Amino acid sequence: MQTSLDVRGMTCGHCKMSVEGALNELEGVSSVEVDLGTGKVQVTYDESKVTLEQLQEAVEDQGYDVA
Ligand code: 9UX
Repeated sequence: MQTSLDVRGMTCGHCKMSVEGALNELEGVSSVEVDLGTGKVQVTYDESKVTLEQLQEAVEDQGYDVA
């Protein structure tokens, strides 16, 4: 399963690392790609191990809004 999250408020490389790190820590996430220019975060995950809601929460816990 692949999804694209629309994340608000990421502007620098540390933001990118925080979001990537938080998502990669979740079991079932196999790939994360953050585009700082657009705020789009492409996540590939196993939906039997992790839900879309958990992905969104992980990003929000880092302090960013998910549209
Ligand atoms: Mo960089 Mo991101 O100083 O919230 S960590 S903008």
